[in-house]
Amino acid sequence: MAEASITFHDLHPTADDLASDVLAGFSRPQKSIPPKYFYDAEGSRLFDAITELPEYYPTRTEMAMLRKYADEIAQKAGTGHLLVEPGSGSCGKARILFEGLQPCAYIPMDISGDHLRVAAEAVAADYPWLEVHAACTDFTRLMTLPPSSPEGRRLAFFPGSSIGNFDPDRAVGFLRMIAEMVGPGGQLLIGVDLKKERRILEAAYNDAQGVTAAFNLNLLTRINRELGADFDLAQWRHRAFYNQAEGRIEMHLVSRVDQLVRLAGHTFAFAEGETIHTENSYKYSVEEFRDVAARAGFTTDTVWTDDDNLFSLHLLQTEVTNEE
Ligand code: AVI
Repeated sequence: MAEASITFHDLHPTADDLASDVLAGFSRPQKSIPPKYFYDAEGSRLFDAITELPEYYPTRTEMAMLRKYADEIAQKAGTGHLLVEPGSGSCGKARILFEGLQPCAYIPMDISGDHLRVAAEAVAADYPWLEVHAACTDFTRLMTLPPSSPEGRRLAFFPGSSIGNFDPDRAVGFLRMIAEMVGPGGQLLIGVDLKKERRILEAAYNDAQGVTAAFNLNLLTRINRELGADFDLAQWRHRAFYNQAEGRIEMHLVSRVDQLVRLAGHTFAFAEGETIHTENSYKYSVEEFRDVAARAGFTTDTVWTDDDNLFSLHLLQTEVTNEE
């Protein structure tokens, strides 16, 4: 039996600076906090709980599509690639593809080194035939592959509609980085949440159990703990709505009263009803996303959607150049 093969590479992601990001966000007319700060230990636990909620359809719909179309994806994409997954988390979705795609190596990338190591070791143990080269990096800034990665055609995998958390122009910029990383003739399989009825979209971000509200409010708990701020959580509430003109779900924290908050030597005044904008989650029609992909240099090979038209999977490729 083949030996599990794994290498771990710390590509030294630049540490996030919560204090300067929050101070910058609070100095704008619409106060905001970057959504990357949702994911401390408690936030990551709450996000996992969100993915299991009856109202939050994206995760289970995408998983079902990956299972249903795994063979077809392999037929279209081919086999034997270097499979690169930026933001791999627990690698659960990539596992669905391994048997069909038979990658020559799997390169999970994540900023959270501990989580990455555990997830990558579990993959290596469960798929002893697969070379795993884990890369601890901030893939939004740097998409360099570990030096030991084998040569080969590259297929990037970016599921979960995480692309929706970028503004469209930034999404194009991020996809360009992927296009450059996979190179000419390289491919990308990406999951994208579709535009749909407001009722379904808004329910997904306003679940009955209040898990999404807890996820949103946890940002304030984190800022209290890490920056010594004095947010009184009882004076804030969660709000999420679909902004149709922008084609996005917006999440906000709403101040219930006029109040002052002290944070890192500064005092911020919040009026009753004033909000802190915490996240955008853009939704795309198939055609709109095809356009975003084209702006980044990708052509669309195949698009799969589920029977209820909730979610889409796009297989994209970059042009093959004939350099002499
Ligand atoms: C991670 N991302 C794709 C999720 C989304 O749906 O935009 C984050 C999330 N926020 C609230 N619920 C889920």
